[in-house]
Amino acid sequence: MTCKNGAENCGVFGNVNSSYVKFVHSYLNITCESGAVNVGGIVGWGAADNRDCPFSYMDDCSYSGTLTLNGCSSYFGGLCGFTDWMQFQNCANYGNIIINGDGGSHVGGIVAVTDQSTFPGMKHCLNVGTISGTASYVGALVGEIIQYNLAEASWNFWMDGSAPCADSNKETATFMNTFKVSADELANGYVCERLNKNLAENHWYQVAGDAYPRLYNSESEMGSQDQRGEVLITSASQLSSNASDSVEGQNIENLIDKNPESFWHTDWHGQCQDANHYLQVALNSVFTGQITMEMTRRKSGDDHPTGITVYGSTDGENFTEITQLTLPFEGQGTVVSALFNVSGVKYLRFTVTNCGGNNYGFRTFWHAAEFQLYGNNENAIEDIKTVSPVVKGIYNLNGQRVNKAVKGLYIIDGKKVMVK
Ligand SMILES: [Ca+2]
Repeated sequence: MTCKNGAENCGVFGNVNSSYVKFVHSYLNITCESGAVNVGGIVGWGAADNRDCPFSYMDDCSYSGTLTLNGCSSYFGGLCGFTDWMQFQNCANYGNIIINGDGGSHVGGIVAVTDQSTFPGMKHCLNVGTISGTASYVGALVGEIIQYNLAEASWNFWMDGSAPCADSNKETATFMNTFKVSADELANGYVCERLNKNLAENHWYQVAGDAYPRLYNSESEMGSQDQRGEVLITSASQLSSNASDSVEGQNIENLIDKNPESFWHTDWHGQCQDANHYLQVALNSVFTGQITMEMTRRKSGDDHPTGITVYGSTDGENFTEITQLTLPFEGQGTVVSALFNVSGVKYLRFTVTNCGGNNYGFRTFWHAAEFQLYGNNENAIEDIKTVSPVVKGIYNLNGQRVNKAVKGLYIIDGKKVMVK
């Protein structure tokens, strides 16, 4: 979705008033251009002015898309842009918010701003998505809380590094009952257990290997991350490199084992002559469409890729540049690249051109704990569109519908049938 100048109150729901928004999981990628106002991954503008229903509620909702702001000014949130009298409970932002240019006034992982009427509160919410770039009021949970007299707040968590703070009003930080947690605490179940604390039933779920809790109470309801697109790396045999380290690069399958502890490292023993260490992916089929790259960083201080040039090839021999990706480095965690378009490509090469870390700059070698690509293959969608719908009923060979097949050849429910 693209919101241009003049677009106001945009999301899955643009404008919500005295309403319940429940069980909505948005994977929308949203790009906002200058002049767009009040944009959220789920709700653009949430309020309540009906006396019989003095609050709006958002419960058990999540956002997993990418929200990109290009020179925007006001009110952008992972779940909700602007709100007045809306309460948030069991909500999660997993999506990344990228602020380009002059960053706008208010940006929040859950909600950008709670306006001058009373904010009725936030309970059991989580932000792990990264907000990168600058704006006047940036918060992992709320950009700015303006009034909060009635607010109820408990057990709200945000990942260290996902944003500069939980909410930009320092005086509300304690009141908001927010907790900054590490990637370790997210991965080891500590946060999941507390998100479920004092709830009548569990709303949050996590299995070993998950980097963070998810908003479902059983595995069958959990769905999959595949909704971000088709998982394009399904086997380690698709992965190769010019620079696997002789010691720590032997197990390239570590990149897709869903274990944040296991990693793959490019050559740091001086054996690779090529200064451009790449990871190559052989796609399962020729691909045309949009792709995003997701990388989970290893628990280590340095050599985390922040600049990657992507090359594509049809034959695995001749590569041409497709795009250059920039990834934030703000500690550990999972980072997602911007979407990029590829056309008729079978092989992709990810050449790391820059790294971030605590002590060193770019040293040619790099490492990652997990690496995955998600894609929306336009050809696959085309295939589905061209399948003819089955016409129910009984038709003769002239295409006329009949009540009953007597004798001869008929088309019954789309299949040719000989009736004897
Ligand atoms: Ca791994």
